[in-house]
Amino acid sequence: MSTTIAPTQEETKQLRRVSADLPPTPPESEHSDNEKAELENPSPVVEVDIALPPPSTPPTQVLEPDKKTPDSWLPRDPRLIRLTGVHPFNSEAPLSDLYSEGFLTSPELFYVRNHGHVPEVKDEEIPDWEFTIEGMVEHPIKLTFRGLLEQYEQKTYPITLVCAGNRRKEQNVVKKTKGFSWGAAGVSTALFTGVQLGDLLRKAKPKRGARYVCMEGADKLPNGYYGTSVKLNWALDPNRGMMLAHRMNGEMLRPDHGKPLRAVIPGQIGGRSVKWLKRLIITAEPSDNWYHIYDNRVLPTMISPEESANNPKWWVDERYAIYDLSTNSAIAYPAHEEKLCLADPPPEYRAKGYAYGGGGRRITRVEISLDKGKSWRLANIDYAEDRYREAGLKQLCGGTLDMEEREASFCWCFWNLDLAVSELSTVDDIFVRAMDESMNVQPRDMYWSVLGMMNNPWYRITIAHEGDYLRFEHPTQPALIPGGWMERVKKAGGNLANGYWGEKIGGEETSESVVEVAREVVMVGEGVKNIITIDELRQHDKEDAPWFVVNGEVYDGTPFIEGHPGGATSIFSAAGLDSTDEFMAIHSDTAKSMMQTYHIGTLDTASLAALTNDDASPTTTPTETPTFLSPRTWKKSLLKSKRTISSDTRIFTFALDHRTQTLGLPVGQHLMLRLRDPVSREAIIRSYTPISPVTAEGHVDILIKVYFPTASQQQGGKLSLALDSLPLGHTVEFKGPIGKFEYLGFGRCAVNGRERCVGGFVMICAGSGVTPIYQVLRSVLQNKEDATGCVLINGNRKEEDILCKAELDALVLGREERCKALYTLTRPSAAWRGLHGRIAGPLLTEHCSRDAFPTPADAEEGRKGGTMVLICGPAALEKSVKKELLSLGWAEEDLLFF
Ligand SMILES: Nc1nc2c(c(=O)[nH]1)N[C@H]1C(S)=C(S)[C@@H](COP(=O)(O)O)O[C@H]1N2
Ligand SMILES: [Mo]
Repeated sequence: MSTTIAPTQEETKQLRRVSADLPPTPPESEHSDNEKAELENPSPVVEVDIALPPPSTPPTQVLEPDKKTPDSWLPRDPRLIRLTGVHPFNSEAPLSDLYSEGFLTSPELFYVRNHGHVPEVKDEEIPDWEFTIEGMVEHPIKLTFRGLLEQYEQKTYPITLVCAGNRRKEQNVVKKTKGFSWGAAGVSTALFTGVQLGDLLRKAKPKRGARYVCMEGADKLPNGYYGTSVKLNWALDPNRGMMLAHRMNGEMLRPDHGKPLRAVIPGQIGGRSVKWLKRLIITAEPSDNWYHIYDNRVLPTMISPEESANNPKWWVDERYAIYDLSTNSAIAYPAHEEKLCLADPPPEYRAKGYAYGGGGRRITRVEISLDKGKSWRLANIDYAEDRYREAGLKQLCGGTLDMEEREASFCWCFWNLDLAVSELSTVDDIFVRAMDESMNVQPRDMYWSVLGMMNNPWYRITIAHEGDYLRFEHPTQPALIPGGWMERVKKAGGNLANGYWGEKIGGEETSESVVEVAREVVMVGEGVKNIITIDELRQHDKEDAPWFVVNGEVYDGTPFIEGHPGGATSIFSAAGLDSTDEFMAIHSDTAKSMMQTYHIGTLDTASLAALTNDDASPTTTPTETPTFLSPRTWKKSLLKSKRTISSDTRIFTFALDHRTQTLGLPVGQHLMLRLRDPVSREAIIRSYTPISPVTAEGHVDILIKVYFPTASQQQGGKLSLALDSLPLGHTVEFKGPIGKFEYLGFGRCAVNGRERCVGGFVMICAGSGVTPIYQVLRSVLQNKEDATGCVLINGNRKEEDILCKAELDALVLGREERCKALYTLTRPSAAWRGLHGRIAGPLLTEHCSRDAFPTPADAEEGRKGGTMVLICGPAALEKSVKKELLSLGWAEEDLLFF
């Protein structure tokens, strides 16, 4: 390739300054004729034909999806496939495009792995970009970008970066990991120019006992700046090739790749190559950065997501941290869904792909099998990296290329092999595997682990024989893109983990695929044919006539404001918006079928796209506001701690935006919690009432009962299980408040905005239904001046099932004249002193009299009176309690179901 590198004016100036200090280029070739003959591509010219970067066109357009994210200033290449929704930006090129770029990848197609937003650094700020070398050093250094260019020798080397998650989609198809789905293009190569890390460290003089180099970027994330570490002795070893780079393929680093300065750690997983580098800290211990601990590890295969979340010891064990890459390879051609016509075919088909080793170990063979691994044949290997070695001492991209003495192989190689088409038309698959110089060969079987990293089993593509054509299928497609033989085999009931790619092994029964047929509830009105535009919808975003969208259909909530069991506020907060996720998550089939009545039309396609895109910006920046919750937007919150209360209950503590912020939840109301499945991106939403007081500052505590899978409920509780496997420091989202009831104090209540005064409450709850009850009870009892009376009836199975018993007892202690707390158990132990049996007729008759507190009739004008019953528990309990109370003479309006 013959592209010239065109540096900017500023760069040219820097380049001249730098090259002035460089030694002259030596004679062109120092290779003997013999050596030259061994070159894989013997060339008639003396100059070695090194691969120069492919043509590059820097993107100039900010892409539509990015416009609503913190990266809205950053143009990107539309060919990149987004792997994690819209933001942060994680992406890979289509595999064929990546391969076609050749040995070097253009910066716009180079894979991107960003944990958060991209720090914006303007060109004019670059010379003054500061970074430090600190910690256990004799001479701490603070250096500017300009200083780095002027005072240090610049080198240029080709280096391949690979994300540890490369090929993770295959793991996710076998069994979901906690990571998003990379295809096989989470790997790219560039010429990096910069300073050897060892040169800088030697200037700073590490002290005795120093063993690690910690690195920190400028991207501030939920758990601090991105950071990690490598061993100090590696960093000092020139053979390891670690560098601080500022150029990629001769041009300034692009923002996604660390502009203006990044670490490049060759031979190791991409996660160690910190971008937007600000600090190097020399330490005696590995990095304690959150991202060093909870990312880039291969935990033992038997550690489940839940176990890994409940037991932090798995994460801090350095043995499971990944440094060197593992041996890996993939097939680029045949491409996925490529077809080969057998009518008058060429005699041979050239299969092609890439391979790489870890830790600078060279790939010494690549093997192809057409018979499921019974026999193998050798593929040709092209190590373009070698031509840089052979080029001798050379000026390249503003740095010196001097790889002659470097033995390590830090780049991918390409392989190819001609296969007879006559043979291809008789076989079912093509496999590739690579081996490195330490004879590390790719395994046949996958090593599944909780983060799904370092996936490297034999790469297999299948061949479908379809009449005159052969059709090839790759194992998977990246992100949520369907396709690939793995999904197909799994759907057909094959067990992908059977050591035989899910195919039947001699006579084995295929397991019946259990497909749950979900009953679809009809939510559209018959004959409703209106097409509604986004503008019309947005005109109805107010309280007088709220319209909202579910599954692309528009509903008018006006007639339902009064009677909505979830309260009027939740309708108002959905007005003018798409609330599909929330609606579907928290409504019963009965509620869904009622929607027919309120259906007024269908949103047109363009409007729907615009609307759902609206919702696609999941990032909220922390606010300075005194309260946290927002009724119309999801707000991010970080999991700070988790306490295990019993085998199936936990208290999760989430951080609010700042230390003195309160949640902003009225007493008696609830919030919605949203978690995304990392693989399917499916939103899981449930509503909860926190157990921390609504006045708590800086945090919110939520008690959650984990529903583990059982024989009858094989799925278990989706949200509770997902939350239980969330490591500390991960985020969830909250939205709210929702609910129709609010306790205002001194017996004053608001029900759907209408105020009433009560003399007391009867509070009936069971299991985790205690949480909203507890919130109200605490508000009543903790106010000494509030004379409102309470009777609490709390039903459970066993004594240890009573949630928050200690807290409830402490609350009631000394306030017995205002509150009577009754507990009833269906399976009490012999020592149990409380009530026995379910919350049913006899118990309610005895303890739930309408005369417990003065009735409105007894009350004097303007004084409070009357009793209200607050009920929260499983649906069956709520139903039976309602029936009993009505038959005991209670009025429907005195009963409130949370
Ligand atoms: N500061 C910072 N550095 C970072 C990351 C990041 O999110 N922030 N991601 C890491 C990971 S996991 C990988 S694989 C590489 C990806 O580099 P690239 O985006 O230039 O391909 O950057 C690493 N360095
Ligand atoms: Mo990565």
